[in-house]
Amino acid sequence: MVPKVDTSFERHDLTDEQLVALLRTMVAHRTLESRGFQLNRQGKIPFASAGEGHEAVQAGAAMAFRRGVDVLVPYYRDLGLDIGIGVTAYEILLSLFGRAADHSAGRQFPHHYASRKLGLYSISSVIAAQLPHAVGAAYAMKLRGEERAVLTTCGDGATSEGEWHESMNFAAIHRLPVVVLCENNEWAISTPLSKQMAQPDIYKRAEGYGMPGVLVDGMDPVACYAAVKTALDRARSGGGPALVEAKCYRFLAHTTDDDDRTYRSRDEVAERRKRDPVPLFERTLIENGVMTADDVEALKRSVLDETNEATDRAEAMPYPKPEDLYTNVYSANFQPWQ
Ligand SMILES: Cc1ncc(C[n+]2csc(CCOP(=O)(O)OP(=O)(O)O)c2C)c(N)n1
Ligand SMILES: [Mg+2]
Repeated sequence: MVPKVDTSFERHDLTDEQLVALLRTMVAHRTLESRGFQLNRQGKIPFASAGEGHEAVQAGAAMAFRRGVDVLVPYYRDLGLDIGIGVTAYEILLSLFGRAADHSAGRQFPHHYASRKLGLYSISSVIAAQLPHAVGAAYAMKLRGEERAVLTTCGDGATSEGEWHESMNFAAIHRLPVVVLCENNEWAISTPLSKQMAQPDIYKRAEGYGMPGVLVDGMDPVACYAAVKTALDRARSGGGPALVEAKCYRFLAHTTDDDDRTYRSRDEVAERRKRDPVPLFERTLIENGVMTADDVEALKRSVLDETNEATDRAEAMPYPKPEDLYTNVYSANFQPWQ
């Protein structure tokens, strides 16, 4: 029995086409992540991460990002953001399979994308290490007088790191064009929010640094779009940095290597599932006349077909050659083993 939830919505300035595109990004995110779990359990790939519950915030933020202008400095759980700004299913599967045709020639950790063309910085697994990079990029934009902004993201746990505080402080002092989007999913692997901070509202910290802090429902993609767009527009036009906190939830284990049954109850997860953003947004679009139920089914089918095709194509590609191990790692002619 599906619980009754509120599906009324404010569309802001989004057209029907853009609303459908938001749903497509969310469905693609979920489909590709579940493909990662399937491939891992089949023994075909070593690792995949899990962003179920983060689809709305990431699809919304990706729509606010200006392609070809802004820079995205994401963290490892941002597959939906990467898809939303243009990373393809095939590129994602090449990364998961660790094939030679992957951006990093199969050397990076899975789900760690980079694309100069898309303005996507290389992802670091080191928690909060992306913040100083994002702030540095924003500083360069400001020095050059460019009308661009940096969108960077992090989890709730990342806000306990020194690099996070130093970056927030530096961004505020220099009024840098950077938006810090915190995807608060209430857990940092097995550490609950209550053991991470004594007051649970991350957006309130912004005031202490001297920048605006905004709270948004991370299960509502349109609200997330609007909040991130307002902050990015403001940053691009010289208004300085902002912190946006999107409250969401991580429905699955931290990664394929984690078993969340050891640290949180099934009741808690089931309770949060009642506001699963994917079926919720599907129903919102149907009940508000943007799509029919058949349209939604056709969209899901087409995403699945694309994912299946990309899976087969990536799996058929060769692994990197052993003799290429040091290519693009050391400068030419340097042979570390000699
Ligand atoms: C500096 C550092 N410390 C610890 C880790 C191990 N680690 C990986 S993910 C993670 C939890 C981060 O939680 P959060 O920032 O809330 O992001 P989430 O994974 O929940 O999206 C930790 C502690 C790490 N990668 N880097
Ligand atoms: Mg977290």
